[in-house]
Amino acid sequence: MEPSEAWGERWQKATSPLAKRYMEVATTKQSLVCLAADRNTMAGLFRLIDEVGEHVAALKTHVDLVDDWTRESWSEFCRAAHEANLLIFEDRKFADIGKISRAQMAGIYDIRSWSDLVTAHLISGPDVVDGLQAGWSDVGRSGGVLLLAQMSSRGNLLHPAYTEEVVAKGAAHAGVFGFIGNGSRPTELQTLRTAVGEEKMIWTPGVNLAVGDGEMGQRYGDPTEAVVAGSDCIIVGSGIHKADDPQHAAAAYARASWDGLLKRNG
Ligand code: S5P
Repeated sequence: MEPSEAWGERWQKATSPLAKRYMEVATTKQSLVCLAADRNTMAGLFRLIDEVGEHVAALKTHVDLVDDWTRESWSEFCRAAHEANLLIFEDRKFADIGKISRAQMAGIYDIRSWSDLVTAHLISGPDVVDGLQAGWSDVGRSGGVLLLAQMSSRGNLLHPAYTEEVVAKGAAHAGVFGFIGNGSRPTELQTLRTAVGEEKMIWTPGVNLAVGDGEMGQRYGDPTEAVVAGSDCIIVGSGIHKADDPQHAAAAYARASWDGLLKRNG
């Protein structure tokens, strides 16, 4: 199937080359899954890519939770991700003023040099996006920002009026790749999709084949329902990396997400 056929309006309206690249990879792999690779050893991370790379379309990292991180092992890991045809998404949740966010793209982890996407809160105002974009420009690269418009954790403070402002500001900004939405609540997600329109992506954590409450306030909804409600990518962590058979689990999430896309457009 061609990406234009699978994605319909989202493909036609997308202006970001990164979004097109993601949709192409997702179509090839028949998977709208972003793996949240929340393991704390480099060996565990490498094993994960080996096991599930073919079933996922993007890789989300938390670079600062790895115990035995080294610059060399991380470069090697990013190389493995590229070989598996994965966009690399550092979930740093930047939130500071523009110039500090720019500086935080450098530092020991040098996120600007290997990330294609990063997350940010818009709480400090829109300059955070320009700061992050300047960070990529500083090393001659480009990337996209995913703004947190909703969250999956219970009791979060991203209320509807806040979401609306994030979407209004983000939708108009070329540096914004899309939004993080709450995958655990399809009706909230539908509202978000209506506000966002067709051009930008919505990626959603808070999905698990075992629907219900997760650890420490996490909430989970059904992956297929999230996609039908307007999610373009389901972000799955423990559902895959804590499964007895991660490869089998990743294939099941891929199937659930792809079914959702076919249903949405069918
Ligand atoms: O609202 C959010 C936003 C994010 S990016 N809720 C989340 O859970 N996340 C991230 O998604 C979180 O940092 C974690 O890496 C992943 C969810 O992991 P899981 O194990 O609960 O599937």
